[in-house]
Amino acid sequence: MSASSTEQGSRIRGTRIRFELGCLDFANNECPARFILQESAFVSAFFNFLGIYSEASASLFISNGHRVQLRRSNDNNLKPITLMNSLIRLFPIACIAGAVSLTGNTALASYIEITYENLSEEGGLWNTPLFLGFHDGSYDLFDLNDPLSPTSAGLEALAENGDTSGLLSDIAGIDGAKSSVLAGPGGLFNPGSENSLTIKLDAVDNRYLTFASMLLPSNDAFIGNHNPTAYALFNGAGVFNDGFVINIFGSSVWDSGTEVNDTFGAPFSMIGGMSTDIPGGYSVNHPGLDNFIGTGLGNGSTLERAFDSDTAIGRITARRVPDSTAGTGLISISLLLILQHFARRHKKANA
Ligand SMILES: [Ca+2]
Ligand SMILES: [Ca+2]
Repeated sequence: MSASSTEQGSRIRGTRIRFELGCLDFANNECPARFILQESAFVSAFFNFLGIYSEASASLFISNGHRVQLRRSNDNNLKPITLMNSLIRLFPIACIAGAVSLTGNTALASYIEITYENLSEEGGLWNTPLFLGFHDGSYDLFDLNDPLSPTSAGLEALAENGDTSGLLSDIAGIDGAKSSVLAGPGGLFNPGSENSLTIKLDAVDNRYLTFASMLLPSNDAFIGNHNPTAYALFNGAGVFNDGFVINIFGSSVWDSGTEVNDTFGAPFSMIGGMSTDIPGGYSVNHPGLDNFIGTGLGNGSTLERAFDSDTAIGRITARRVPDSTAGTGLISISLLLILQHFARRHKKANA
């Protein structure tokens, strides 16, 4: 391949499509035009439309006979694969499908819908809005039963008051990590309620999920994972783990160890009083919230049941969804026009 090339770029609704012309290699009877579809919501949407969950780049080669071929970028040793001879109109789909099939393990972005359900029975425990952190495995929310690992200020604020701001700030310091807060239908998650959100995630930077939510009423009871790599949304090859689910039972309700469990000063409780802090406390299995049963809640109702170790507390599920915010037709039309332009130009040059 010669080194000469021209490069043009186009940005369509946030998608950067870069294509390079030139590098003519007449010895091999090829007129390469390399397309690089860079990571974007728009491309993701098109892949979703095709039922393909991947992003990649590929090289297009139009030979003198107008054979359209795709070749993995940055690998000129690969034998080009002829996808079609003259069906240029089908190129947009072939290009993307070929790019995906040829590139294999690529860093990918996906739209993931996260749902939280409060599984408490009526009269049971409530949840504060769920903190959601998506990271590469390096965000460790807390350690369990470790006196040498006191509960962080961010987690203390969540466990005692449902305040997610500290955790959001903590995870913001991790490269590539994302976070969100999933509130209940009315702000809090009442027993039996659920809510969802959709977030765009990178399969590597956001491979793992960490969550946290306070249980109400309590002094400092919460749910959350202390093993940062316990819940992988994607596998090592960047493929979303279908059927992702986290079932949370009473055995996984924690006490942040930062406040005495005397019911005083507990949010959402009508008991009132002043809470008592425990400086330097660390997280442990929660001993139970039976001391709140029969007491009033902030909404005027009464807590009728708390939890045992096998009580269903909540469930988190995740599933892939198409990007509904981006169209799929424009990119197809655009690639078709680009291809036809190249084909005509090449035909003229060889006439
Ligand atoms: Ca830990
Ligand atoms: Ca406590």
